Amino acid sequence: MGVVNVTPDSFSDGGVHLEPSAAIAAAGRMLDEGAAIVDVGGESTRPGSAGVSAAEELRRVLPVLEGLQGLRVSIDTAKAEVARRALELGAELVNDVTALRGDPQLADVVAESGAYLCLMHMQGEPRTMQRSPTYDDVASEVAAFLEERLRFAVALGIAEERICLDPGIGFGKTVQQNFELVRRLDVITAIGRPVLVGFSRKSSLGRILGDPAARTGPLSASLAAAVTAYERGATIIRAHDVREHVEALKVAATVAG
Ligand code: HH2
Repeated sequence: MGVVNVTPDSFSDGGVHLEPSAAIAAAGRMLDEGAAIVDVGGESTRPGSAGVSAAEELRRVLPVLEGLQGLRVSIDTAKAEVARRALELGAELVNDVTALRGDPQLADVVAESGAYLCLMHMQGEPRTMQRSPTYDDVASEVAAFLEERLRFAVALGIAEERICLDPGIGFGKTVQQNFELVRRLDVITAIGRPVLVGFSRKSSLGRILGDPAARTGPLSASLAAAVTAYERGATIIRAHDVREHVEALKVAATVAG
């Protein structure tokens, strides 16, 4: 899954794809490089961010979605109105970092459209989530949360076979908890749905490499995180640098046989 943030303030590519033409070109390039789908988002969820209105999110993403019609697109939003418009323009997957806890209308929009849905774990909310993440056992608590959200989504009419689950790397977790979630990914794959992991460029990667104040991580570290997640059962990798991830994962898949 290639990442196309149409935002001024995303943690690693803020402002890069703010012009619709730049975002459309980047998405097309990612698909050419081997991405199965591109994830278009108009709101940063980086630690500390406050969120934007539906009108502003639509203003950012609609021209990009229009330019990508006919291609495989995911919409990274927690807002029903943004999801509805994106699905009308051909998006196939709704990537909701709130796991249907943000907008009470979103489940209906997904159910009625028959779209795919990604449910992600987050402790707290972006503005404050990194202040003091607390768990007794991060892997089993994240898994229990995802299982509960899966049941919730299915009860609201979303087909189980259309749902994937995501431990939410960096969303209310310490550096060590992010790595533990990849190490113990089997606890999440045991739920029985495809698992998405998004470790690309995240600050925990830069932090274990020696910079305690890192805001991003390098490509080399992103690739290692992607391969190790793949080896532990992740089936969707969300990444900014698609060509390099496709190449690394091709090697890992060949080794795995
Ligand atoms: N990470 C980010 C945003 N959306 N969605 C899922 N399912 N999983 C993730 O790990 C995930 C996500 C944050 O990364 P990015 O989009 O690059 O940054 P920002 O939120 O600052 O726009």
